[in-house]
Amino acid sequence: MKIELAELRRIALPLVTPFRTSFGTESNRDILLVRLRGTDGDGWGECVAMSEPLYSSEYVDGAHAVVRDHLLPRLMALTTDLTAEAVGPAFQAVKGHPMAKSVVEMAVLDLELSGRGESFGHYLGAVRDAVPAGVSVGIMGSVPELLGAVAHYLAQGYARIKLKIEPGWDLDPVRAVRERFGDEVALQVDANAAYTLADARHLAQLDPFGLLLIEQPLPEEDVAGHAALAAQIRTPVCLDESITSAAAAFDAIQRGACSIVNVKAGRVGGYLEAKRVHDVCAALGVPVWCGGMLETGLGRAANVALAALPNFSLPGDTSASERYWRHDLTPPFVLEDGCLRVPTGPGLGVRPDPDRLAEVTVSVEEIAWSV
Ligand code: SMG
Ligand code: MG
Repeated sequence: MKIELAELRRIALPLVTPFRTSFGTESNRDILLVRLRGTDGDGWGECVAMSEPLYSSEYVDGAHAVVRDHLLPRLMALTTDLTAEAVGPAFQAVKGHPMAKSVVEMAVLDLELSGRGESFGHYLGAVRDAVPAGVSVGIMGSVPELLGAVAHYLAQGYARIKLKIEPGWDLDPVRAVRERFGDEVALQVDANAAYTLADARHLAQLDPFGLLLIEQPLPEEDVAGHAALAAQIRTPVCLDESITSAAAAFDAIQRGACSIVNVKAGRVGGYLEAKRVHDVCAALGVPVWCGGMLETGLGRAANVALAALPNFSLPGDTSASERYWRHDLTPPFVLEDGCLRVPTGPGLGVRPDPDRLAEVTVSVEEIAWSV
């Protein structure tokens, strides 16, 4: 596999509706795409870093600089064959920056797999051809507004609802959704680290609502706090931000900090590490599900392939394209009986539409591949 050029492309995509979480509101995604132009094809990667370092310490301008100045040069310096397997070790000396590492690995993997006609799903070990889709519902201005949004998603056939919560927007919205839509709805909540252990008794008031899980109630670093909280509430604790690697997953599970894990490739440095998180959790009997970072069809294709692995036993934040975008970059992912189909074509199995890509492109930086 010979690479001629790396392209760092920034695109601007407006969300169909602003998405509010406990840490902020996303209305327009500023996304870094990495395209590796090889002698006989392209590899695409999508970076999940947001504009500001609010979900985690990474942000898109920072990731862009890290990819350009610290990661691509390490790949160019490799004397062995450039494969996705070689990417992690090549980046090992660079501390942190998993989202920057992940986008590069994704592009290499897409290029490698496209070259031999293998799909992401086949490579990762997918055992399903479609995956159940959940939807993450942001914090809203009022409970009636929230109920309208949930009604809309349930009518579309989503397999589970996740409500974003924060202090002041937790018990009432959950109670209202249960009262209106019943106990059968698969329902979970995500706090994005908005609480402290002092809120344990308050969070225990969610117990009667039969939630699937509460995601990341406490700060990223507070594994001990999550273990203490898990002992005080009946709702299963799921970790997102805290799970930065397969080793972190092992540690958190052994310490009793979580009984379910959210897997995001960008958060753990790539799809290969994401698979290792899946494997560690499977070995410990802990179910996982696939998180989302408001991806375009490129990132979604990879996520849906990952979500088809055997231990992904809960619906993911892998919603249909129209939940995010009026026009996706790729042919849209659509809900079919509450599921998204796993792409089967070579590599990601999807390509950006050239016209759409041109429309949304803000800047392109080309880096010649010097070996
Ligand atoms: O892609 O549907 C999606 C978003 C899912 O809630 C979601 N993601 O903490 O899990 C999470 C958040 C992080 C991104 S919020 C901008
Ligand atoms: Mg989360």
